[in-house]
Amino acid sequence: MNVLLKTTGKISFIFIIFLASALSQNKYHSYDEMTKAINTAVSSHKDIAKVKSIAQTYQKRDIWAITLGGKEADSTHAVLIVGGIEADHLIGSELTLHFLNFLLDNYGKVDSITQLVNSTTFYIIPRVNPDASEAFFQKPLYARTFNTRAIDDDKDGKIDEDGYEDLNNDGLITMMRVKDNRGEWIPHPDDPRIMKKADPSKGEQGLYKLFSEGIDNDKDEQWNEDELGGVDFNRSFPYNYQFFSRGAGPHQLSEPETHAVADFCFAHPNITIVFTYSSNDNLMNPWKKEQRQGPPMPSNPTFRRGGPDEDQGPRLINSVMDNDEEYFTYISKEYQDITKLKSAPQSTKGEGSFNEWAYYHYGRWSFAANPWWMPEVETKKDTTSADTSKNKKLDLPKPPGMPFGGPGETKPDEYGDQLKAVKWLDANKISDGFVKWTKVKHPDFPDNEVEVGGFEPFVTTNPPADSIDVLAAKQNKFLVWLSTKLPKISIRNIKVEPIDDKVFRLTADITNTGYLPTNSAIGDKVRWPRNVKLTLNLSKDQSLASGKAKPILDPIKGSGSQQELTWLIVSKSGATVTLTAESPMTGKVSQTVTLK
Ligand SMILES: [Ca+2]
Ligand SMILES: [Ca+2]
Ligand SMILES: [Ca+2]
Ligand SMILES: [Ca+2]
Repeated sequence: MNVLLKTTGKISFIFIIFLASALSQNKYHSYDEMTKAINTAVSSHKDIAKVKSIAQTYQKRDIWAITLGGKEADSTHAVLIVGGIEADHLIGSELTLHFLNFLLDNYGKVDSITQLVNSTTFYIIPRVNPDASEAFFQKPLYARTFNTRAIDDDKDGKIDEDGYEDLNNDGLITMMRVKDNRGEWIPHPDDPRIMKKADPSKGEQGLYKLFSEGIDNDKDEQWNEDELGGVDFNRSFPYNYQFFSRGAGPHQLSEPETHAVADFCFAHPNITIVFTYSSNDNLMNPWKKEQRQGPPMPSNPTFRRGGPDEDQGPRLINSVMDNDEEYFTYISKEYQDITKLKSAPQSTKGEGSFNEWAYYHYGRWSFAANPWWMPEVETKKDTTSADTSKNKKLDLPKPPGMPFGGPGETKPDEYGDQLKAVKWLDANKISDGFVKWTKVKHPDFPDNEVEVGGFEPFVTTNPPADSIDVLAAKQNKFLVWLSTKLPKISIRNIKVEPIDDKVFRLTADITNTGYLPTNSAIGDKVRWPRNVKLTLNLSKDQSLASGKAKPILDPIKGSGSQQELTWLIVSKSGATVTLTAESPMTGKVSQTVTLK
């Protein structure tokens, strides 16, 4: 059976102290189980939660979106939490469910959570690619990332013609090695379970060809090059989209599921933070400002949207904006303090990824967390948390039968992570995390020795089920902290000065008492997120001698920063005016002022 569905009974004793949900939810949910779990949770908290389907997959599964909030849900500022955008990252999907249950269980019981839910809307989309995630619960097991759209991956005129086969009948799709002195691969000298590319400069001579497990069904001398599907949703969003690349689909947002997620975002302008569970992490590896690329902005300032004072650099924005960088740095530091995670794998730049789109195009604060990676075995201490030395991303070798990349590309000289992974499996006595190389008969290689073996699917990216509660407690704690950092405005220091008996000077500060600015620098630039709009409501017999009645304010930094505004109002003495400040991301505040 799938090793991840079992519990090892070793891991759950240390961290279950903080704010854990009442019941353990240590399991991976299939689509049907997840649907049931969501409906059960929501139907027992109808006052604050509702669920709807935002799209259906090709295989008629629903993409569920849960709204959670107090009486003013949808009109307060919001956090969007997304799981399963990478279909084989089941752990992320599970953690969104944990957070949902955590908020529901504590609402009305823990004051800080009740207040948070009453003042902030949470949108949760637990599993964006259920058709592909379902592979986790099916046989033969393989780490599927594509949805079910029929695509000719190798452009040979045939669609989905060469998928995997379970040659050793163990219910798993792993790797196969074929003894062949023209092959480039050898067993690693440090651990012969791991295959490495022979390095001729070290006198190493290739002994094997290496493929993913299966048969060349269409006899084109490529193995498993055109599996079922499809589109990888974390390659399908418009920012840094790679046309014609494997998994990217026919065009950006070509799939009902991804299109629905983008539509959901634009239909909810109150979304201020987008939080994604993804290997495309930027909380352990915070985004850094980089040199911009591309042609410069036009030299004639009249062609520039923002006029001459907008930044003058090259047009392409390929890294975090200057004024946003410090917030990513600070929040990632807090994430590491709260979760106690260390030594994460390096994160690569996305290519059509959801979380980068959420920042660069949608213009929101976008944070992505990879909650688990295989730790390095150093001592006999706690093995549930991250290791203590710097890892590289754990990549499996690129099987030569998969010419376009596919599960596990790696640089040929980097095998340290795989060596660590087998050590970790050994230390935790997870004997079936790695399939021992065993001989099989293979119709494509009747004269060669062929063996099947390698890491079990999912085992390097998803933790054993009995560590989910522990991981959830850490992530929930951070998510609550993060959700209290949204911008929040108030009107302060209102002053009325009579100039004469008919003219009054009104002065007021619009103050941001939250942590995050009222808009990010990227948000101000892409202009989807709205800045704070101020409205000075006058009656018919009042007029403005100076100042705007409906100014749009530039972003106001947080932690009590303010913007002062002044008006000269022609009015009867003793009459009133009303001042309103609002944006979907900050909420709405009003003050009525008497002029005298
Ligand atoms: Ca083919
Ligand atoms: Ca094909
Ligand atoms: Ca197998
Ligand atoms: Ca083939």
